[in-house]
Amino acid sequence: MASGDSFYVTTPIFYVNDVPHIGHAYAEVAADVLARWHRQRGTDTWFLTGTDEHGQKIMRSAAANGVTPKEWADKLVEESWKPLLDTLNLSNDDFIRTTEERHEVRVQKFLSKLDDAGFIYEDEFEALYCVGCEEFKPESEIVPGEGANEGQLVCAIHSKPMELLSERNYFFRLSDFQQPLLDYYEANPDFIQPASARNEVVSFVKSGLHDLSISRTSFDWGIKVPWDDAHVVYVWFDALLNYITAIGYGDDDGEFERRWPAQHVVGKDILRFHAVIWPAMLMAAQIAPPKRVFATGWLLVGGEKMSKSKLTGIPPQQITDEFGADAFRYYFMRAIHFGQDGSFSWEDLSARYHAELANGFGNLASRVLAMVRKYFDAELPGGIERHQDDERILELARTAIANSDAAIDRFAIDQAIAEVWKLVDGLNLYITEQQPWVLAKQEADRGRLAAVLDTAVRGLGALAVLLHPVIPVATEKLWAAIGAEGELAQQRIADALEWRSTGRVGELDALFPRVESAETTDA
Ligand code: ME8
Repeated sequence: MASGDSFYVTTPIFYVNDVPHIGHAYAEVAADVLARWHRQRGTDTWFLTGTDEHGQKIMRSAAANGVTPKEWADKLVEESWKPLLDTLNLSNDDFIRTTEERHEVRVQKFLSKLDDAGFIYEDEFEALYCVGCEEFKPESEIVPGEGANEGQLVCAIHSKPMELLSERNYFFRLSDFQQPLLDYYEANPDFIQPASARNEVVSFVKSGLHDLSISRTSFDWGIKVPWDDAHVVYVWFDALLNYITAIGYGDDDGEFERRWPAQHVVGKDILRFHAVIWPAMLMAAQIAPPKRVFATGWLLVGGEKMSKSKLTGIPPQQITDEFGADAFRYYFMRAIHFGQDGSFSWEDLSARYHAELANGFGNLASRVLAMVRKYFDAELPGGIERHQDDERILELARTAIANSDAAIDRFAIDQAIAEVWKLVDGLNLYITEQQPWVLAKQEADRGRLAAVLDTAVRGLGALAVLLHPVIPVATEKLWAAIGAEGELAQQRIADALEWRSTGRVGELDALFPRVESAETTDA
């Protein structure tokens, strides 16, 4: 998909029943890298994240902690979820909480619109519910329990007993949208990505859709159904709407039209909500479906999906405290093929940190700048003449720019970084081959020495621009040290090689100092 006039990217909004772990952080960082990259393309960009605060899951966590659901949500948002934004260096433009008035009134407005259009009806309902998923589960996702749950039916994802619910509910006529959805998938082959996710959704929809229960009466922690306040809106129906309520759905200031449709980054566990229910809701309200729903894989720890309930959750801060936010961002974006499951281990993180960030990138930058200071007193002469070898480096940089930019169009973040890294490796090889320290020995080679170091510094500037969306802190330091003009975040991806120099380089401390990690040495 080519870059359009605007780019609106979202993360899932996270349940505040508990604190964040690195699985949540992964989705946040991915959306952040995409947003930063698009801003550096010059695209009108908006990045939304937030928290999902209604439903039984939150109600029960609050009760277990002896506070009201709102008190619980406020505490978790202020103490854990908002601080995560700083921990990870996120550049979100907005943060929505589903308990905010702006959200609640627009959810009611949307629901009334669907009701007026005849897409809502009332009926008796009985089904098995999983509070962990906040979902009535289809038979195929209910399995016999093991261990303490032997003899009971449990949710295949949460391994917790299902609860039988029997109520009068309002329903959304989801089944009306089977054919319109299939038509939409066909007309928009890139709507659901990756391809494996798309195939799964298409066959699910082909197998038939049931109408969706969208209200509850057995508890009251939720948004009231506007025409019947004995009911609260089903938490998923409420949550999905955040993507439009946050940008002013129903207002006439043009903001909504400017941003919508969005591109959603979601975990594969919640793909169906986003690729089936959500576009159907929008179609019913005569709003365009999202541009793309991209399903990420799961982070696995010791072969299991990381989760709080299974005690495999690692707080992001445990990693950033030791390695820094840049390393966290780089590692997860580089090491995991975006869209597939990936295993986390401290050993792998530490190995990549030292080999790729510290040695590959950081050392390259410090060595080159140290040579400019040593051999040219920090100021490279102008009017240099480049050799074929130098031109090859510039060509490599141009290729890295084009290929990484194309990879980002496909949301192939890991591939985009791999493309940029070809320039890191190419520059390292170039320095090894050109041996500037040997050129420095002969006065006759002075021109050649200047050309090599100038070419290397030019390449470093391109790296700063291209890697800024991924490692914003280290690239800022590099940007200052190479003596570049202007703000780094304002530099365009396409012009990464054409940055303007003041002509003077500065000092550069190690961008990625060695880390003796307690986790890796104890392991
Ligand atoms: O589902 N690996 O919220 P949630 C990778 N509130 N990603 C993971 C992960 C793991 N081990 N664990 C969680 C909800 N995630 C709803 C969403 S949206 C309108 C409502 C990520 O707090 C993944 O992106 O359970 C998943 O979809 C998201 O966290 C949901 O977290």
